[in-house]
Amino acid sequence: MHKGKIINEKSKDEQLEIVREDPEREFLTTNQGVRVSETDISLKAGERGPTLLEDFHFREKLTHFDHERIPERIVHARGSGAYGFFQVYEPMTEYTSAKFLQDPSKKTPVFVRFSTVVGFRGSADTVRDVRGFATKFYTEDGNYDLVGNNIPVFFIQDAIKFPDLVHSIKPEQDNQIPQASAAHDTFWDFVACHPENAHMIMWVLSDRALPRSYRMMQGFGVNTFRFVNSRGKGRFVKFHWKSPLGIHSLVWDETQKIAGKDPDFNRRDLWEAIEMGDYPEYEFGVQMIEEEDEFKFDFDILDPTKVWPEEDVPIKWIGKMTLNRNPDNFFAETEQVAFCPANVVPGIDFSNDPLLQGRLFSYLDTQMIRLGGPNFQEIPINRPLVPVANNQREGYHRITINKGKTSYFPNTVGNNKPRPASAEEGGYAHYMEKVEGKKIRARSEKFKDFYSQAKLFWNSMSKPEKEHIIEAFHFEIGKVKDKNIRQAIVDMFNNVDGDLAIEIAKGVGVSAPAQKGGSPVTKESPNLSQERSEHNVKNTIKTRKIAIILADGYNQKELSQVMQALGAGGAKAEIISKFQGMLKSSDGGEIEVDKNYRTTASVLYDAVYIPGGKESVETLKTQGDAIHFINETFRHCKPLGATGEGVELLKAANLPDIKLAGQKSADKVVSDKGVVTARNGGNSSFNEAFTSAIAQHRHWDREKKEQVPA
Ligand code: HDE
Repeated sequence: MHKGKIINEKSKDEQLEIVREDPEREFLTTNQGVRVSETDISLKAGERGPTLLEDFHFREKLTHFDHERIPERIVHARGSGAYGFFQVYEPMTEYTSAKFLQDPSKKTPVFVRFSTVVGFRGSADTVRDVRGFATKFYTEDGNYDLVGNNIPVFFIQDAIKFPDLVHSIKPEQDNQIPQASAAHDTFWDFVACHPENAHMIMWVLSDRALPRSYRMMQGFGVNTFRFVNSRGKGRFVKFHWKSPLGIHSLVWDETQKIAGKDPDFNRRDLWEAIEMGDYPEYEFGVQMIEEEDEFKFDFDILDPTKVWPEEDVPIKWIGKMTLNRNPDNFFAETEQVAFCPANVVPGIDFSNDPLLQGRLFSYLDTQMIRLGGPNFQEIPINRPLVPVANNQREGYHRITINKGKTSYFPNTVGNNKPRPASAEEGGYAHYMEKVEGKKIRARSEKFKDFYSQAKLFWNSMSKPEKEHIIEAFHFEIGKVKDKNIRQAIVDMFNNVDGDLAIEIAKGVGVSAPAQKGGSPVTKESPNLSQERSEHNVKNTIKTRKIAIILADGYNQKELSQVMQALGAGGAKAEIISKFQGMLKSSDGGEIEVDKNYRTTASVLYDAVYIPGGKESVETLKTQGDAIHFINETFRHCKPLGATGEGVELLKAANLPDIKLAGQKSADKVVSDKGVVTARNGGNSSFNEAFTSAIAQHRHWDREKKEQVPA
């Protein structure tokens, strides 16, 4: 048992307190603590003379600066972190002895890092990519890391292929182009050479790869792990996260524009939500398979390119994580945090999933170089809350001051301490799995079924989701210069679905498959679709961002009624106008503008509202930027609301195939494909219709949206 430490939410904070800088500090000092009297002018031999080597402050300042960069993560280089806590709903004693999964009253501190995979550290947030979702639980048994993604499967089946995969998707070798994108020859060459990618590619080309927010996506442990209870009984498990805000995505055109307008879009969103007290939450779930059922499925449960369909293996939701604090210093915490799937605690063990087996080696290895040696666990963010005691010594940046003479075990000089703990004393005991077989480089037969689950995924998509996947193929494969690779991709996906292959071929200038093929799977699994998933949520506008476009002479009453309704639902409204400053309403009221057309754009919002006010709307009609705001919002299928004369602005934007509220029946609220209008604005029925349109997130039924410029 670990002694002498109180585990509570505060203790991670207290631990960090030792190294946290005093915000009240007054004087500049050197790293030796010597107060500095001058930091802008170097020591010189005379006013116009050379700088002197003895200026220790100059040399220390420059030397430190010269070494500020550490190698970025080879993958998942760009990330954002947050602190929080985890609580289990009920004791999981039957399934696992992990202590943090026993007591519902206990809060286990966590640090989470969300990331993109491919882009460099300074790349944009909204690229098409998998998102990393890594959680470090500072438990009373030591640190447990769940290093997952927002997509439940992976590209490859064996970790030995990881360097090839990553080399192919990173910028190309000769010119280091393109940044943070899969849309280039080497990646699709890799895909065409490895049909095991088929399932993952379907996910990566779906809306899942364009999350609206880190707060609105699912998380998956991907690999198969084991729960082991105190009697030593094991079960295969897969881990899941889901958000009460649902699963929501951006559209492709938006993501590309946001990459320029606000490359920090997802990072900012996470940071601001936590600053505003809208703490992101995620429920934690497990799928469990009994050991004796290992071979009952038509897929191999150790194959990381396969999901366990929820129809066959339901998820048990067992706890909740809340993220409630932003880091103080990005580098010290988010950059230096080191996750590793091998960091497990008693009650959680591994499976023989060949991808996981390789991961167990790779993370520690990469961190040795990234964080400069074997002592990175001593960096405050990485330290467990429980005491560490072993015979590891020295190395770069050793912080612990070990005492005594011994650094070996067993010993008599130091009373044989520290010594191994028995299982009863909390010692980690590996699950006793029977393993026998030849030493062989091979994979089991079921691993070779590359297409059934890719087809299951395709079958499960809603119509708009299917269209998005086809458009994504057109973009990705359209960017491939080598026609042979383009053709190979069409032919490869003909093994998944013949119609899909024909649709891909149409957009990328190569032939449709000679013979229409496809996997025979007809089943669907609706939870694979984010639109159809029961884990999605479309009944809340909480934390959605609404743009309100105004000019002088707006209708104050309408504006405040709608703003009140949005605020009551937890949405965040921002006032946008041509210039920042104060705007005057038609009856002499005033409101401050949050953003001007130069500092923001429609793609940064979830919906747009235009209040009435004759003078305001007449001005907006002359502003191309206001019309563009509406067109783009429409094209991206986002909700639009207008009241009073505001409806005239929508008219001026020429939205095709949309019914707007007419002059005659002033009290009527017209809601058509997410466009909500009322001539008598701001009343409760408008507010209700508009908020429920926002809660829907997107309105894909705008059939003629392609006619609108964006
Ligand atoms: Fe990783 N992965 N990975 N990975 N991974 C890393 O570790 C690796 C895989 C994941 O926010 C690296 O410290 C191999 C699957 C996340 O710091 C590296 C294989 C999943 C993060 C590494 C995989 C992940 C990483 C790079 C076998 C989802 C970021 C820097 C094919 C379950 C964690 C580092 C953070 C980071 C290796 C596959 C998730 C190189 C060999 C599958 C979220 O060690």
